[in-house]
Amino acid sequence: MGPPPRPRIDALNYQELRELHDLPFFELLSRARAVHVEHWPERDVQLCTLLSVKTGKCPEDCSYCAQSVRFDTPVEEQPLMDVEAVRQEAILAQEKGAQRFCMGAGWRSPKDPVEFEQVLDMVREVKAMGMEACVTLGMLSKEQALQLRDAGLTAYNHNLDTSEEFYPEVITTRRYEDRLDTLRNVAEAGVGICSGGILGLGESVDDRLKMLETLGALPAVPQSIPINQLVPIPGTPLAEQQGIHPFDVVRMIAVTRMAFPQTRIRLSAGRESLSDEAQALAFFAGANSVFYGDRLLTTDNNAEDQDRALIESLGLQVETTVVEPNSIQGSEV
Ligand code: SAM
Ligand code: DTB
Ligand code: SF4
Repeated sequence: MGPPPRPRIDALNYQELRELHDLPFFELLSRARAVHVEHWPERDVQLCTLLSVKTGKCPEDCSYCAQSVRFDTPVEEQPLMDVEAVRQEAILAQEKGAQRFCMGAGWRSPKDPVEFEQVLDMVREVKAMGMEACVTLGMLSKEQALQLRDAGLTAYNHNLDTSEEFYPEVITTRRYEDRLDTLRNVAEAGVGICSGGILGLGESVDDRLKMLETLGALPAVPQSIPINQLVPIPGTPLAEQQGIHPFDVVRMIAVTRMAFPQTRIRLSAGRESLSDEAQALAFFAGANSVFYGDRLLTTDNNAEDQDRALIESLGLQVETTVVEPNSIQGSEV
């Protein structure tokens, strides 16, 4: 194994992010669009399908989550799925056009070695089908990250969710530093980082931008950044939280695109609350991936036929092969 990856020297700091964020809306959008077109095939949208492979009874107290054992939520608990059942779901997703398969488990961290081995098999099966494979299993040791790398994992999803300052308002059963430790383990194992946040938890714009600053200071540039909007879950402390304005979602996507030109930006949970027009702006601003399929982990997602119709009406196209940003392919001089 080589030396651990180093932090970026060109990452934007909070002040620089704030200046971009506060630009007049159209100026921000056109600058983000220019960065996007320079680095990515401009019509491509990657479809990712999510599957909850183990649902509910999670000991953590994340105040947005349907799976926490501490809240009385309308969730159907499910133990770890069989590898074959997961493979069948991945086949269905691929047939429908998904190119990445993301598997989530309601765990604080993978504890049982037999179950972890089962997840490694799921990763191997998905990779064997030629899809990108992503898992989100909670906190990870270095050894577990290495095992996931050896199974061929494309990226590990572990969201920072918000700023370090706001984090204790949302989750008290772990520290921000625990999140960062896992992301360092993932980076050092050579697995791609998928890490982003949730908008609409009651945070300030500063919290959102500080989260981006922290993502930029990680030892490896994230391979993908999911931008979720809170999906309010009945029974959780955030059940009655007001949604945020779609322009704020678009602004966040645009700033993320400018700060991370080569990172895939996923317009993630909460897309159901966005109109077609707002989604179009988000794609324009640099989002180039969505969760596709009728379900997220425990909640509904946009209908598949509506997503296909939207992509077609905008003259966008579903990515069919694994695409890297242009500069990685060497086409940028
Ligand atoms: N238990 C693991 C963990 O927390 O890292 C993995 C599963 S967890 C459900 C994955 C991510 O989904 C969370 O980090 C959070 O960002 C997002 N998420 C969970 N519930 C959400 C909700 N109601 N609305 C938006 N995003 C949510
Ligand atoms: C991410 O950033 N969003 C996904 C995925 N990573 C695992 C999860 C969204 C969950 C939305 C609420 C639910 O369905 O429970
Ligand atoms: Fe558990 Fe993850 Fe939900 Fe937090 S977000 S309660 S760790 S499943």
